[in-house]
Amino acid sequence: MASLGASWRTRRCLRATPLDKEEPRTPVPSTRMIGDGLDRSAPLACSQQPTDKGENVIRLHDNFSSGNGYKVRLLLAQLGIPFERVEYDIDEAETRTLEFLENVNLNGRVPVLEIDDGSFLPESNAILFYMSEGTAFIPDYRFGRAQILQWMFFEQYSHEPNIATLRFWTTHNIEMNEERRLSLETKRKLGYDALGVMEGHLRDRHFFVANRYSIADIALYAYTHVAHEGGFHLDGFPAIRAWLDRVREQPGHIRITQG
Ligand SMILES: N[C@@H](CCC(=O)N[C@@H](CS)C(=O)NCC(=O)O)C(=O)O
Repeated sequence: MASLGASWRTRRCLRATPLDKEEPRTPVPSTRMIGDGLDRSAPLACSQQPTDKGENVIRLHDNFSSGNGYKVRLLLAQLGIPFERVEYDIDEAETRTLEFLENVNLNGRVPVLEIDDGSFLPESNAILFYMSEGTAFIPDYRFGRAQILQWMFFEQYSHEPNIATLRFWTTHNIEMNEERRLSLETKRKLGYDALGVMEGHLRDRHFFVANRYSIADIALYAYTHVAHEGGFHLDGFPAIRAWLDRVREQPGHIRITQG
């Protein structure tokens, strides 16, 4: 892809921290992780230039309200990998500009991971899969990795289009036009169906895959723990509620309101 203009990039940077390539990408929470105490009212200036050590930064093109973006922020925090966050106002269609489409993601959406070699990787679950390779967040055996994909595809097909969409309509004050009004009840039913599948799976398990915390849990946690913001009630889903607590208790956990 074409390289981005320095002025464009600098304009949107909220924080810059060099990626220390020597740092092992293990699931050990880092005291240097980005997110804690970030004051969003005072964006920090940043540079797109390599650091004085000659290193490039890893960069997350993001929207702060996005659960898809949060998945990536959460994993990077738990891996202890510093990153730079580039915020886009999706209500102002900032991911639909020609510049964004040509340079970041032709699909006009965030999150997108900009890797330190200059490559761009859209799709939250693809980013989770990429960043977790070789870590404790993904099984090291073939069937386990396939099960991770199973739940991440489930999340994208059966969960996110219903639960996240209703949350988005509510929290972004999206006008309820005829089309949305007509699909509302279907989305509500399909969202509860997805929660039912999760409840059944978690009834006798602690986590989604191999009974240990993984990127499958991160992918599903992102929009489930804020499902109430879209009008979904979890009262009838005790196994999901217990799992949400377990996910929250994982080392290095950050909230969706943390950068
Ligand atoms: N399947 C994608 C969905 C990405 C997506 O829908 N992003 C939303 C924010 S959560 C967005 O960028 N919306 C802006 C737009 O569509 O213009 C993923 O998992 O990353």
